[in-house]
Amino acid sequence: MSPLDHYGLDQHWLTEFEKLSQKTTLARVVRVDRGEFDAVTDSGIVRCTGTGICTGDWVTLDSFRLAATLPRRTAIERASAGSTSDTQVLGANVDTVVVTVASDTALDLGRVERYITLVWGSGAVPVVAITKTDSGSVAEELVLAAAPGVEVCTTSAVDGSGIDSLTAHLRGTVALIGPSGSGKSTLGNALLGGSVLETGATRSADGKGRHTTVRRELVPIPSSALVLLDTPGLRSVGVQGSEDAVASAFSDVDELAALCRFGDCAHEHEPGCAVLAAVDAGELTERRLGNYRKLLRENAWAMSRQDARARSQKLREYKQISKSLRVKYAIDGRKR
Ligand SMILES: Nc1nc2c(ncn2[C@@H]2O[C@H](COP(=O)(O)OP(=O)(O)OP(=O)(O)O)[C@@H](O)[C@H]2O)c(=O)[nH]1
Ligand SMILES: [Mg+2]
Ligand SMILES: [Zn+2]
Repeated sequence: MSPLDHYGLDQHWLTEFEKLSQKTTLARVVRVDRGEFDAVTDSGIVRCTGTGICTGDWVTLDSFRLAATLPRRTAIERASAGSTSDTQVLGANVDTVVVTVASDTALDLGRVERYITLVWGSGAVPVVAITKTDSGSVAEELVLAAAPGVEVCTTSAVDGSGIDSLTAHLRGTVALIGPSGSGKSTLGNALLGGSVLETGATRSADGKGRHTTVRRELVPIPSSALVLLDTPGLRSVGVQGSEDAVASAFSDVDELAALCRFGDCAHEHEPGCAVLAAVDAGELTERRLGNYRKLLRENAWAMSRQDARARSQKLREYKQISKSLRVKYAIDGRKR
């Protein structure tokens, strides 16, 4: 068996690889550093050079140099903080994303919704793991209402409860995402069946983590054919994937919206609005509706930033062309 088989190799990647030059080596990126990366190949893990890749990418190598990146099947992308429209890829070719929600800190439903939107936008399937159930509890019914259509598992890495039922919902490459201190690496170790990933105590004052995990790394789970991608805790999660991702994360609101009298109902104060009627009836919380609107606005803003960037790029190209034309005409003019 090739080491690649433990890192999620399937027919899809073999077919993609066959389309490319046969003089290269197929590999999967297991960890990225500045300008260099570790990749697993048929003959084990090798150190390579190259940029523009992300942990989880399938690539081809030419004597330890990046030759090509195979088209990503999924990509977890967050809008980076600040005024640029840059995005950061948190993981490539991930199939399942476990969103960790800690029982020992205050429940932040808005954050859960934000993470789930991010995951739907990536093309992967989200699963929520409520962690540390041995040392606290969260209102599971609130989490369920904030995550319609998403599997929610309660787990404890300390007493081992829920780990098997969580495993049953995982497939392929599994990324762990959530705030620092929410128990991602500890849960990862429980899935791995050993202390492989570094974990760290949270601050006693507020239960926040200390950003123990500092890099994204792929680790195979030998017993289950799953590949784990542990990630550093995120301080902020900007969404910008697509309206579709928001619609998936808020499928309940989306279904209600289809019942509004007006097709373009903004659910503000229109007559016959099914969304507002659900709020009045106590079936949908103001909070959830508010966050739905916020994520849609954020998404629209990010898209307009992207458009603006595309426009200024076009403008730069145009200026470049007209400049070289001016030079050409000046030269031609002199010739005349
Ligand atoms: N009681 C209890 N403590 C847990 C459990 N899971 C994690 N912890 C503790 O929570 C703290 C943070 O766990 P980590 O796994 O390091 O958290 P993380 O999400 O990986 O944090 P970052 O790497 O900083 O993003 C550690 O002290 C763990 O021992 C659990 O199921 N029960
Ligand atoms: Mg960690
Ligand atoms: Zn409406």
